[in-house]
Amino acid sequence: MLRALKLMVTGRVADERSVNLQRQGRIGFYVQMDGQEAAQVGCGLALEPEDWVVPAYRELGVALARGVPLQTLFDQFYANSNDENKGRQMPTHYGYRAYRYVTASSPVGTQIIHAVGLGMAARYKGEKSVTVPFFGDGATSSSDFHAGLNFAGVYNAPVVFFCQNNGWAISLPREKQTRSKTLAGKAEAYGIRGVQVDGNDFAAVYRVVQEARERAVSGEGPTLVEALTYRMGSHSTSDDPTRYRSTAEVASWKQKDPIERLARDLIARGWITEDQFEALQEAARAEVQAAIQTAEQTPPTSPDTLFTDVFKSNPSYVEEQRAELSELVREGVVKP
Ligand SMILES: Cc1ncc(C[n+]2csc(CCOP(=O)(O)OP(=O)(O)O)c2C)c(N)n1
Ligand SMILES: [Mg+2]
Repeated sequence: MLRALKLMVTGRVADERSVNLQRQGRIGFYVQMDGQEAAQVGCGLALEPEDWVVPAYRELGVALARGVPLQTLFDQFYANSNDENKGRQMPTHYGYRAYRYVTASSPVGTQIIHAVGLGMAARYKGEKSVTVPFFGDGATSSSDFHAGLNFAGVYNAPVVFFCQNNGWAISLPREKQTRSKTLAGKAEAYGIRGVQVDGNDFAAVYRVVQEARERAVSGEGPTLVEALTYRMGSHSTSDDPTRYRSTAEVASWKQKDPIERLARDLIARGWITEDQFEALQEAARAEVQAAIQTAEQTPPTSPDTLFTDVFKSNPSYVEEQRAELSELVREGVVKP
């Protein structure tokens, strides 16, 4: 529980700082998870290292729970020369093989079928693992959601479908997304198990995912988990939510803050003190600040990496372009 609280607090600080960095023009783009910490850390911690995570684009809490270091993440946000993704992805669209964290999907829903394929592949290889695609309420209207869940049902794929119902798909509210009473209820049409859980309750999410994982690994079939939560921030740094939703709605969810909730619970149990909670937040701020500083001081990814990793040996026309770009960099026309 303490580990979860620390991850949730660290995630929130990293999230808030990242939005500010984008506003200051220090990174290009950002997608917040603000408000969804319990759903993400709860699910992330219930998984094992051998499991596969197939995220959408909002899963910082899952990445942290998988053990991806803050420094690795900020190096990616800055696309610096330590960025394992080599500056080839938008910030928050990262992927890390060592953590079995697949590169983020921007097209809504596509990761669901990728995940089912991954789950099937893992089973053919004899792995005792599950694959977990992350997606939102909006993605449950996609054709890939249908294809993925139907296939998983027919083949009993070892997959836990983790839907974060955060109430909105950019500006489209959940009520206009579907006439289904619940999103978990959609599982019935595919003959698989559906469970709705309070996504702002860390322990509840953890337990539900742990159980779904156990079932999937032991051949009892896939589960669709619907975690009820709320997106406190904007959809991304490119939109203004005050244009489409009321401040009263946001304020009512503020009362259900998942971090406050877990912290209050742990304080009431006597597992931590108010001072320790304060210190934990302070430590997270220092940790995040250090990662940002290091990321900012690291030189950018070399433009020359544009020409690597596609061909085993580059064709002549690619080599010509490579020479031309390096000339432009030398002349200062193109800045790395
Ligand atoms: C196929 C496709 N259609 C539209 C978009 C634009 N788009 C990006 S995110 C998004 C909303 C997704 O909502 P939801 O699935 O609820 O996830 P959330 O962003 O709330 O986490 C849309 C429409 C897209 N990226 N891909
Ligand atoms: Mg949503």
